[in-house]
Amino acid sequence: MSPDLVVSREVTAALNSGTGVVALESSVIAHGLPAPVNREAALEMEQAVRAAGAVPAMIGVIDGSIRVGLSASEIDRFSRGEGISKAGARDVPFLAAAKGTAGTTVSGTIRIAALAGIRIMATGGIGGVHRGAENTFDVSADLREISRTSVAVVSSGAKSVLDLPKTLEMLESLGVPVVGFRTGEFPAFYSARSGLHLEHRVETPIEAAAVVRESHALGLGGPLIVQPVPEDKGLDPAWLEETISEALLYAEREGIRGNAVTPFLLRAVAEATGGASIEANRALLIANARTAAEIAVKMAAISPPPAPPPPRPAPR
Ligand code: PSU
Ligand code: MN
Repeated sequence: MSPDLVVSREVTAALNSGTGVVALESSVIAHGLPAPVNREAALEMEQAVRAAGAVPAMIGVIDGSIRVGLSASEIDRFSRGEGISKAGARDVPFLAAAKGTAGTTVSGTIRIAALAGIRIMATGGIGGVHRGAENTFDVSADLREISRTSVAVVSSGAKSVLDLPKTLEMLESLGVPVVGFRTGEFPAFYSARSGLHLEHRVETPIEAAAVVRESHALGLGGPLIVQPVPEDKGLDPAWLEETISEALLYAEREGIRGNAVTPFLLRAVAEATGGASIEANRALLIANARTAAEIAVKMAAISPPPAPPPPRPAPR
C-alpha cells in the first residue's frame, strides 16, 4: 500500500469493525458545483450517509498525501477551489510526487477507495463518451477505471452533456455490470428519462448489495448502480437538450479541451437554466449518497466475496 495513503481515524475504525463505508469524490466539490452550494452539498452528502448508518470517506489529495476521510476544514478548502487540480486516477501520481492538492474524480476516487478496502462510492453523474467523440476521442477515464476496479458506483447515470447511448454501449463493451435502482431506464443525470432501456433492475438495498457481492466475487469492476434524480428536482428533457446544445457550441467556440470540458459545460448549463441544474445536481448527489449508504449497510451484513485467487507462479 502506498505510504502516502492516509486513512482518517473514523474511517479506519469503521473498516476494522465492519461498519459500512461510502467513498465520496472531491472533484464534484472543487470543480463540479459553485460555492456555496458545493460545500453545502458535501456536508449534506456526509449527513445522508451517516443517517443511514454508514461512515462517509471523502477522498482527495492534499499537499501530496492521498487522503481517505476529509475533515470539515479540509472540505472547506476544496470548496474554495483555489489552486485545486482535478485528478483522475492517472493524475494522482503526479500530484503526490509534486506535493499538490487535487479533487479526485470518479476514476481517481475508486482507485484510492479500492486500495483502502472501501467497496462502494457515491457521485452525481459519471464521466462517459462525449458527444462528437468520433472526432475528438474524448471518453472519460471513469469508464475504464470502473471496469477494472471492484468498487460499486452509485450515480444518476452519466452526465447529460454526454452521448448517453454511446456511453451505455461502451459500458457494455467494457463489461461493466449496470443495474437500475428502482428504474428500468438509464437516467440522464439532470433528468430522469433518457429513453435508454436497462436490462437489470433492483428494488431494494439488499438486492443491490447482493449484486455488488456477486460482481466482486467474479472479479468484475463496478457495478454501476443508477437511480434517477428526485422527481421534484428533475429538469424537463426537451428544455435541457436545448441548453446543452447551446453549451456545446459555446465550448467549441471557446476551444475548451481535455479535463476542462466537463466543468465548463456544467457551468454553462447552470447559467442557461438559471441555477435549476445546480439544484438538481445537489438533490441527486444527496439521494445517491443515501442509497449508497443503505447498500453499504447491507453489504456489511452479508459475507464479503471470497478473496480473488493468488497470482499463479510464472512458468519456468
Ligand atoms: N458528478 C457530478 N458533478 C461532477 C462530477 C460528477 O454531479 O462534476 C465529476 C466527477 O468527478 C467525474 C467527472 O469523474 O465529473 C468526469 O470528468 P471527465 O469528463 O473530465 O472525465
Ligand atoms: Mn475527457
